[in-house]
Amino acid sequence: ARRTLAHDASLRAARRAGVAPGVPPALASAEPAAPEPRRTVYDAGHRTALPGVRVRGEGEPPLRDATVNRAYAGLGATHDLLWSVYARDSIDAAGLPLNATVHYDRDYDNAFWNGGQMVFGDGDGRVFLDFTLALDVIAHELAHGLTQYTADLAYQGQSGALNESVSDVFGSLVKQRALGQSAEEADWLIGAGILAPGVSGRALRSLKAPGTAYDDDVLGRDPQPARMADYVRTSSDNGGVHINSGIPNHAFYLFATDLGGRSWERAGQVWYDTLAGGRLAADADFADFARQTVASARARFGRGGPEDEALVKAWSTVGLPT
Ligand code: ASN
Ligand code: ZN
Repeated sequence: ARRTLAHDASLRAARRAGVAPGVPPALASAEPAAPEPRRTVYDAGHRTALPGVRVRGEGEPPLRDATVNRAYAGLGATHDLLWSVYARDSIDAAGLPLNATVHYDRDYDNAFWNGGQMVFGDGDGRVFLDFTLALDVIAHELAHGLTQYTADLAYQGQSGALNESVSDVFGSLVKQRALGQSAEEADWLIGAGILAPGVSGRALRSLKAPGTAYDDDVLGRDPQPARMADYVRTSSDNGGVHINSGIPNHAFYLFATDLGGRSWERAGQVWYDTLAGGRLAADADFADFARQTVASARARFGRGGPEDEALVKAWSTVGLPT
């Protein structure tokens, strides 16, 4: 039976309030207040010492520096997805403070999670722009923290590509939800808006069409495969973690667009349940992950329902029979 989204939301609310689903609101105890994020943004001043100078804490007004404000808002949007949709309070499920440093180094063409905080470069202005310009990039980095506190997928080979893919999926979901976009309306790009004007490309990666995000003299051509037949065997990039992530990325895209509507609700819930459910090994390969997502979909939505069917079909399309 297809569950409505409203039904799911009321189940979650009931669980949070500690009452049986279906108990009328008047008899139920008041829902606890939503936990606030605990954000701090630091400025590295174009040096590499972390965290740098504290420039904006939780509840403090915006600065004149738009980079600081984008990082602050991006942490908020990610915290809000985790709490409002998956009932998780921050990346550790225990209200962990979220720290980010901006203006890291000079001409720094990347952003990263260092195990304890997010770090964003301003880009060199020729290939990349300020990495905080893309909400999905901010959420991608924070999702590395979510993975660290859950399945802790090893950053090498297929488990590493899953680690990368999970960050792209939640990065895209944060963006889609912030923009109020359905699966059919979303661009399914990661990092649209951070390629410098002269670069020939749309974004860093595409979940919809892996391998087509850019084709540029300096950057080269997007190397991502969309299916197992095109899996890239390489020793660079920790065994191609940013390359082969195209395969699980595309499976998620196929699943979410087959279901349609708000991707963070049913499709995102299945990915969240798989990541945080305690059954996914740190060295999981693509086939392990695919099977676990199907088990998660069946546990939450039932066997043989639209979620189960769409998911099995999506994995099969990318060459991973479950
Ligand atoms: N921006 C990259 C990422 O988050 C940094 C890295 O290679 N780890 O995946
Ligand atoms: Zn990453």
